[in-house]
Amino acid sequence: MFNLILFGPPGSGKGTQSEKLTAKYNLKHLSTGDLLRSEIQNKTPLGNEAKKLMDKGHLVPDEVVIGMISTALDSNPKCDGFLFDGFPRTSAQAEALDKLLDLKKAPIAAMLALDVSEEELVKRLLKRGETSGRSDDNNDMVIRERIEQYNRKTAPVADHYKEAGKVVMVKGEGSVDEIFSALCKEINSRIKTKA
Ligand code: B4P
Repeated sequence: MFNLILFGPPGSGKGTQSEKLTAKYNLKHLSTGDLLRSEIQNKTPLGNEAKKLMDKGHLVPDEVVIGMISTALDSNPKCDGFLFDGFPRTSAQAEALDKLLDLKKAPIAAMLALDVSEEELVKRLLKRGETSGRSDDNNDMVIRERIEQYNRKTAPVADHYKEAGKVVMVKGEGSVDEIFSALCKEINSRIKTKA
């Protein structure tokens, strides 16, 4: 099993690149943002609570997203590996993920971290907000709050993986295909090392 984390601030291209990476490497895509939006769309109690936080640009409580990821791991026992997108976003989530993957004897192979300037992030998210219908994308203040939450709570998660030499920084500005090629190069070198 080959497990990867795609890391980066809101709007850095995680969702965009995940689609291409999961198709190429036959990985199961686990996006906590997508899982939460599906709960919101289905108007579940969890979704209704999550929406209040997401609309303000805040993170959803750790126990909620950890529970969702745990269920998703158990539901896919036979896949070749997982691509985690938007998870872990806090140190508590990273520790919980380690424990869940320890049980499967399938640790994280690498954390691929997309590096994008704040100016570009805001531009991309406001542009997506024009068409996506996502209420967290069409308000400059909410976007700035999401970036602030990322800097304060999520960016330090990289240190958790840095100690194990698993963090790889990739330039997240340029065309989608250029960034995809850079990510594939890093993944291929790790698959070779493993083989
Ligand atoms: P997410 O769904 O993870 O979404 P995101 O951070 O906004 O960015 P995403 O990765 O999807 O966007 P992308 O960069 O691909 O989170 C949403 C919310 O859910 C969070 O704020 C939080 O409230 C909650 N949540 C999720 N996970 C959680 C967790 N683990 N714990 C607690 N709360 C959690 O794309 C952005 C735009 O850029 C797109 O329009 C795309 O087309 C464009 N783009 C991509 N690549 C580009 C490029 N190279 N050039 C130009 N534009 C590009």
